[in-house]
Amino acid sequence: MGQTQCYKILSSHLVDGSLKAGESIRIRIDQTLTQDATGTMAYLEFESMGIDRVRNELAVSYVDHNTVQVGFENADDHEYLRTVADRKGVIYSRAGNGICHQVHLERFALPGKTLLGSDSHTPTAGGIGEFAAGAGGLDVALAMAGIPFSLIAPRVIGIRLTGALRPFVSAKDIILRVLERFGVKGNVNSVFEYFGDGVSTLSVPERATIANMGAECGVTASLFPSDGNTLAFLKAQGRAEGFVPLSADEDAVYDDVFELDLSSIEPLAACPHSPGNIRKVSELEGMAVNQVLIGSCTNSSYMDLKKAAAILSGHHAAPTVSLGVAPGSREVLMMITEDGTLDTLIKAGARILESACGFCIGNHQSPGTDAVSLRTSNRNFHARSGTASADVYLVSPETAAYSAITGVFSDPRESGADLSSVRMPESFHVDDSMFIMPTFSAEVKRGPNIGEPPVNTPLPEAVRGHAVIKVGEKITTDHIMPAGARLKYRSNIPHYSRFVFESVDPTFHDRAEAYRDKGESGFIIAGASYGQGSSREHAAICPMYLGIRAVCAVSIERIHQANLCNFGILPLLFEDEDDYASIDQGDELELLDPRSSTASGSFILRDITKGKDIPMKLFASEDQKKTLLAGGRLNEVKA
Ligand code: MIC
Ligand code: SF4
Repeated sequence: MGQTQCYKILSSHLVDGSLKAGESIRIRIDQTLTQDATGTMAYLEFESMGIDRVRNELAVSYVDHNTVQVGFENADDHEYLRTVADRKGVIYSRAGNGICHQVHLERFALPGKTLLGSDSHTPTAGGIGEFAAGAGGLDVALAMAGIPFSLIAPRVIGIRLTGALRPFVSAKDIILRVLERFGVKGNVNSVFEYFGDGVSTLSVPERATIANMGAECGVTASLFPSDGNTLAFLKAQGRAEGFVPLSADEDAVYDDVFELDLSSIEPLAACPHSPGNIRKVSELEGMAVNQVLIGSCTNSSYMDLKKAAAILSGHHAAPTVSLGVAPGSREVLMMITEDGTLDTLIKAGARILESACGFCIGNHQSPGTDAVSLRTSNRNFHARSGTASADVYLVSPETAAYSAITGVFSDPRESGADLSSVRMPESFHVDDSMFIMPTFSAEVKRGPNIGEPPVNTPLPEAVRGHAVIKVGEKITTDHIMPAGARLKYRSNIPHYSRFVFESVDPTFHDRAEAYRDKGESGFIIAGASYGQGSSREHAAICPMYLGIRAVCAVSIERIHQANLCNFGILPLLFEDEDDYASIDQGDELELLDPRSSTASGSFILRDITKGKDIPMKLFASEDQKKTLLAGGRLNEVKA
């Protein structure tokens, strides 16, 4: 039986375990990436392991998230990251060089390799045929230490692309169509593998857009074949030597196949407040728009900006619309500067934003009260923009650009623009001067906001306390640990933990702290798909710091589940989903025999308030059970 592309890469990197969907495996990680918002903690963790230098093939530290620098904290973090990278053998990508996923695709991603990144959109590199997954900072720190990465061998869902996109329909619309089909929950431990005739109609940056937002479906990775277009992209980046052809065998068997005729897709939008809430742009036409933002790791490539500029050319943003453009990388910025695209954008009234995450993570450009914001980014979770009353719609650069001109939601097929001259360049403007190569000599500098990563205690004999909070379904890690204005506290856990669940229940922190200080173990009760979205391990570390010992949920997303285990919080699932309804916030709860239950995987959660015993199952691999008993991965590594 033929192999999928995914299993070809996994088998060439397999360290142990059997390559069967659902089994625990460990794979060798070739490349790692970190970004500054998760990176400080990852390098603090790496340092605490006492290892002198990174042991994987390539490690890159990007600075792209916290570049706003209000106060000293961000700049101090950058300096820590620069010096620790130099010391430990990591390439440092300076602020201004661009968004990690865009830059990694341009300069380092390679077909057939494995990449682990402390950011949930690391799968972007799947557009070039790399097996790329997001993880918590600690897992990436372990990969830098040369320790194999544990994962569940995924189900491989084949997505057969046929036909070609019609004009003004773009890669973003393809992934929005995929999101419409698969939704944002229920795809844990799966990989999307694209194949079929339609693949050859898509360039690497377009494939990367699609792979990027597979993260919104919750899949571990997304993969495209490595073919002639991959070679052309690598050549244009001056990296042709890294090319290897790669695809699934003709007779590869997928766990499921989704047939997608590209010519049947029309412009789509993800409506508030979920990337899975898809509607046709034609159904939204006429709705007033206040803000249009083009950029983010999903749609900030040279071609994306060229297409947007072709539509904007000769026009001006409507007076009611604030138009912002953030080129994904310095390379993109230099290219649009040289070929006049930047001039077109400026003439159209665009506010040129830094090549960084910026608006996407609510760092700036928060929309006004009740505003409608059209963005080419990948997440429109409630309040992520920084404005709780705003409605954020995720669209293609084409839809964004045309709507900026008209001032209302508009279908780009009606723009009458000419996109025929927009072509992939034969060579990109390569300039690696914003990468700093390690010299192993710097003195590591730590600003006053940078603290030690906290460690948990081993799992105690008794776990008793209260349901500190009960939340509904699809709680994202943005709900658990806000970014935006709070982002600068990522290196200071005691302070950052003041904001746990801020947008859901601002009283959570005080309650959790009071229970913790009485010596109790806290419980979080949650519905389906708890921990969607970002890889931020702070969504586990900060609750841990506040005494949380168990999350009892209907289901938990992959990266967050791993982060919980890494920091000694028990991820427990209801055996009978209906039991979720019976627990109320404030109930007194106890886990019977937590240590032996961890070993067996079956728990009884006693709701003392209700006088009810609730069967729960531990959502953890055999390795993770050991981690949970030890009270987290750092305890294990240091032991
Ligand atoms: C995001 O898009 O939510 C982020 C910010 O890039 C996060 C990482 C973080 O929280 O630092 C992610 O996607 O993992
Ligand atoms: Fe940055 Fe947004 Fe991409 Fe996250 S999703 S890496 S915040 S651009």
